[in-house]
Amino acid sequence: MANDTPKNANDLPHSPGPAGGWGSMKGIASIYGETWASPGALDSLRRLNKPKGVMCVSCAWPKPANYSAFEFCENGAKATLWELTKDRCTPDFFAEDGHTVTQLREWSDHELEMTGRLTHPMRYDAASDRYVPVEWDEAFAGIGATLRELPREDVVFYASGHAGLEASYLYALLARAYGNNNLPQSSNMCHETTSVGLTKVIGSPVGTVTFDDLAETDCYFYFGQNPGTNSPRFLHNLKALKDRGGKIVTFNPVIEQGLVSFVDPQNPLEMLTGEETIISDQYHQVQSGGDVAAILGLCKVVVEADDRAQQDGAQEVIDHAFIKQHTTGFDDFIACCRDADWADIEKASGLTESALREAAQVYIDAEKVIGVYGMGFTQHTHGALNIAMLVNLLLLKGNIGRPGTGCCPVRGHSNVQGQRTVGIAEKAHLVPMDKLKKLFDFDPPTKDGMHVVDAVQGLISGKVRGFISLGGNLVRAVPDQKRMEEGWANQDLVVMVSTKLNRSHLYPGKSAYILPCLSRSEKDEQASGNQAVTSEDSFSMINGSIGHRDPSSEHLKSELAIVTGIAKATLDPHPKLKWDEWTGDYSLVRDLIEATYPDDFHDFNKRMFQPGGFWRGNPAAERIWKTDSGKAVITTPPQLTSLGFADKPGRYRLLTMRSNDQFNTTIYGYSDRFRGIEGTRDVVLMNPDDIAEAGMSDGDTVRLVTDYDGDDVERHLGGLKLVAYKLPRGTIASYYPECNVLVPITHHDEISKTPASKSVPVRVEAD
Ligand SMILES: Nc1nc2c(c(=O)[nH]1)N[C@H]1C(S)=C(S)[C@@H](COP(=O)(O)OP(=O)(O)OC[C@H]3O[C@@H](n4cnc5c(=O)[nH]c(N)nc54)[C@H](O)[C@@H]3O)O[C@H]1N2
Ligand SMILES: Nc1nc2c(c(=O)[nH]1)N[C@H]1C(S)=C(S)[C@@H](COP(=O)(O)OP(=O)(O)OC[C@H]3O[C@@H](n4cnc5c(=O)[nH]c(N)nc54)[C@H](O)[C@@H]3O)O[C@H]1N2
Ligand SMILES: [Mo]
Repeated sequence: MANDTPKNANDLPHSPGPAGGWGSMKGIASIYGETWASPGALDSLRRLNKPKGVMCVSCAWPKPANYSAFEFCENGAKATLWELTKDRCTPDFFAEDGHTVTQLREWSDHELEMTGRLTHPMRYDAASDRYVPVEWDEAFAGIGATLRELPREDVVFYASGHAGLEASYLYALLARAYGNNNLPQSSNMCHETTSVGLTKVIGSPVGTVTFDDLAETDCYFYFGQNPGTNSPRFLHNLKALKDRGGKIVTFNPVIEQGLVSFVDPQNPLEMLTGEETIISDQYHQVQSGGDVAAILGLCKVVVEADDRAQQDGAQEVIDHAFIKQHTTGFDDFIACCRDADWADIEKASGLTESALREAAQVYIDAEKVIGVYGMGFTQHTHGALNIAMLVNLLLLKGNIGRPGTGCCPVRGHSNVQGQRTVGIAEKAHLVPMDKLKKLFDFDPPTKDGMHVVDAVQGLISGKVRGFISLGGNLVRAVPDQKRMEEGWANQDLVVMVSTKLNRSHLYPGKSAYILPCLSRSEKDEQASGNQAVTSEDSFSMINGSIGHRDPSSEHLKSELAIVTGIAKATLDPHPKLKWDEWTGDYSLVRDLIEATYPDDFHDFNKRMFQPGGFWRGNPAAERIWKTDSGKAVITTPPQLTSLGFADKPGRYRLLTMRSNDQFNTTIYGYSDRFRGIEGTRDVVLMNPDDIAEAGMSDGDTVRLVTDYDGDDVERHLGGLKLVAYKLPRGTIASYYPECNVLVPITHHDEISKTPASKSVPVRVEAD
């Protein structure tokens, strides 16, 4: 249970060795070997995340201004090498025996992507059930003709967070000029909870910290994010904090290696001696969905300590001057903390009072605290409340908007945050429509568009008839995958802008196109020369990126050129929509972004190569709260017993997890070395006492059956091997995306609709 903190890698049940170290080097080498990365790939790695280099295509972790020789991590290298493979998925591949679309559905996600980079635009031919090559002009004309016929509101423009700000801005413009705000994005399944939840309480849809805060802080409270796998460069900052004597307190149902210990692969001495840094001072295995209760417990201790200090005339613990000047809701919340019952907190969090007291003491003693979180926080029915509770904790001691403090949501795709910034948003009020009207002389639609959840429901019901996808693999990434496949295949038009073959290509509608694009490390030659693109990271820093490699195929187009190609074929000519001019020179698009968002993007073209990027700014970081009340909101939670998950005998909380050997639906391989699971992803991790109580044994083959009160749909996944694992009782774990067949589409965060993929109600049955 709580707080038997693993002291190093060898304390774990499976002794994986520390994060980083030689294991990470081997991880890179295995991909390098497996993908037969093309010549010069190592040169590409050296350019990653440096000024005038290539911004990594993996996660959104920021790039430091004073970079080191190798400014990439194991997973950034893997993602880069994966794109630079020598293998090609050509028209010949689709023509081969056994490669009809129906037959390809039998392939695994790993096998599909291992076919290599897509080389030609392809069109689905229903008669042969195959993709066949098509000329670009013909593809655009076919897409445009169908889009013109379809009712405007029945078409969706989805974006996964890869494409740069320039292509993304024009993509949003295309949707609006077409006539809808149906611009859902991968963040709808990810940090939408942050966009909505954090805005509600501090008036900012994004985190408030920068590298300067990381360098100054003395403590992290770390919830539901797995840096060893998902943002490995963060490990260097965590280690730096430990080297200067700071503290890290972690809450996570799974003991994640990166939060236990780390050997810096860029430090030769550490590599040779294997000297590891212990990351978490305390590791609390909260049960899945138990963070609201855990944080309530922490706040209760802080309030008690402050009461005591006041009685004794000692120095206050809570920053009352800050609370008075900057917040609302304090009195109700501390009343709630005082009333909260430890028995309820223990039950709902799965942690003991003494463990929470120990954690709270670290918070009380620390002068500057940063709260970090990821999907373990956002993907719950009460995800926004998780965030509000963390903000409560931070606000009690003025830990937002002061150097070395703040709220640090760790974002996913490399430009997921930036795409939202420049207009890929289904909510009309988030976009300066008046500016668009002025700049482009048309009336942008004012009605809200579809969120990913709305789009999936629209696909299942038959309302959605056309789908454009700028990156991503939505069929595989969303809940209710089985029903989604059927809906997807009923559409009039599916257009996928992709680098690799994936499952979403294999359920073509009446017409379907795969449009292959350049990856970020490849040269993007247009009329005015090789083009740079920009992206925004988790700290709201904007960076330019220049591709330097020859494209994987001469037939590839840039994402921007594909967007403008579709736009020209779909929309009537309009003097203000200068698609060709913009394609010829992306700096003109940056001028448009600047004109639309002048505060954030002034001097965009001049500042884009500033080392470390330029900061877009964030009022909340300066204690300017853009909330309804103009203050930061302290939120009083409802009764703990009424939170989200209805426990029942035999019902478990399934958390869907990522391995170190995948990037979302891209499966690099079958080695989850940090968790000691090799050779398969078809597993369920379960507490040994739960296994015994269920009358099962380690190694049994089981199936998971969704046990959801919200509808009667049958959902199950079989053929899974039970693995006894150190998890809190009642919480089980298995892999995303395989488990998406089990997640009901209506099982999502109450206010942001982010699918609650970290607490899916399931039963475990013998298979
Ligand atoms: N290599 C690699 N890098 C990636 C990705 C990838 O797939 N592979 N994906 C990218 C994307 S799009 C994203 S969004 C990020 C995702 O990065 P993360 O936010 O780290 O996402 P996950 O790995 O899904 O889960 C995070 C952690 O939450 C924990 N957790 C689950 N439930 C709970 C809970 O109820 N409470 C608490 N406190 N913890 C919980 C899990 O055990 C896990 O350690 O990473 C990005 N980077
Ligand atoms: N159960 C469960 N479901 C989840 C999650 C979970 O934790 N659990 N996590 C959710 C999260 S956080 C996210 S972000 C979503 C991810 O959902 P998506 O963003 O839709 O999926 P990805 O797997 O990132 O997309 C992979 C595909 O993108 C294409 N691609 C790769 N690079 C590029 C590029 O540079 N340009 C273009 N145009 N295409 C490219 C390739 O063809 C590749 O096959 O999944 C969500 N679904
Ligand atoms: Mo994500």
